[in-house]
Amino acid sequence: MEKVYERNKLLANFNTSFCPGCMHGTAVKLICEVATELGIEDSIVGVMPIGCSVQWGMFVNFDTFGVPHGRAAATATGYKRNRPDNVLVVYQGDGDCSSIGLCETVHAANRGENFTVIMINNQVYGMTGGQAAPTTLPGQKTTTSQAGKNIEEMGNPLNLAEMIAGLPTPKYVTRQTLHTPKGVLAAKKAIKKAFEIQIDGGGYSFVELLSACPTNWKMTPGNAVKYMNEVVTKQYPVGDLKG
Ligand SMILES: Cc1ncc(C[n+]2csc(CCOP(=O)(O)OP(=O)(O)O)c2C)c(N)n1
Ligand code: SF4
Repeated sequence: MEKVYERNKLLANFNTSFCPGCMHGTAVKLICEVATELGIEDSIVGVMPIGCSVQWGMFVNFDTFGVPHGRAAATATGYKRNRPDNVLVVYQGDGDCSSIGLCETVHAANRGENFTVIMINNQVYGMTGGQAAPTTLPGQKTTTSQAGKNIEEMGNPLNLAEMIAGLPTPKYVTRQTLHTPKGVLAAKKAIKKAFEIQIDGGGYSFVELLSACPTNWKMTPGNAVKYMNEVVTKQYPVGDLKG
């Protein structure tokens, strides 16, 4: 029988521990598939941040290293400058990347460091129980905005990809989504483009991926997809912003 699909060899041969309906697993699979297609299985290295995102390092068969909360871009800078031949993937949640790590994120982008940041935007702090993040939507109920996020008190949602695209140095900035098959294909294309830029020494690339956290949104996976379609993508439009 003709084999039409097989599990990517860079993916660990066991199930992930992400919750049902979580889209972190899809993102990890895409990174592995792109690495195989680009033939960088031996040179890809990942940064494991703090958050549910940290788990990605456990599910891939290539080297990853852990960093303190928010310090991913700073640590990645040191690593990549010393190991320029590695393709470095800085995988971060929106809390890690756009709150505690905002300073590091912006300065690494502004310096044009030659690595790729993949930010999973699920609009909450997933691992710690669903507190509001800078990305939380107006009116969104979280454990720290139980009546719904009041933007006068807590600020507007931070559209980080647009902010980074406004800097002169980044080569490629895009926002894609993981909640539809079409979105997943586009996300894969975006990851591939980002890695190609890095391999060519082209500089900084930022790929924001919209994702769901059904557990903390207190929704079924199906309703989370519907919510992404009807609400999340309105605040966070999908598409290339630069490059
Ligand atoms: C210095 C520091 N502050 C706070 C924490 C607690 N903490 C652990 S994970 C996390 C939030 C992670 O959320 P996010 O980056 O959005 O990732 P997700 O879990 O949604 O993937 C926080 C605040 C910590 N570990 N270290
Ligand atoms: S808590 Fe949310 S982000 Fe974390 S694994 Fe579960 S669904 Fe995913």
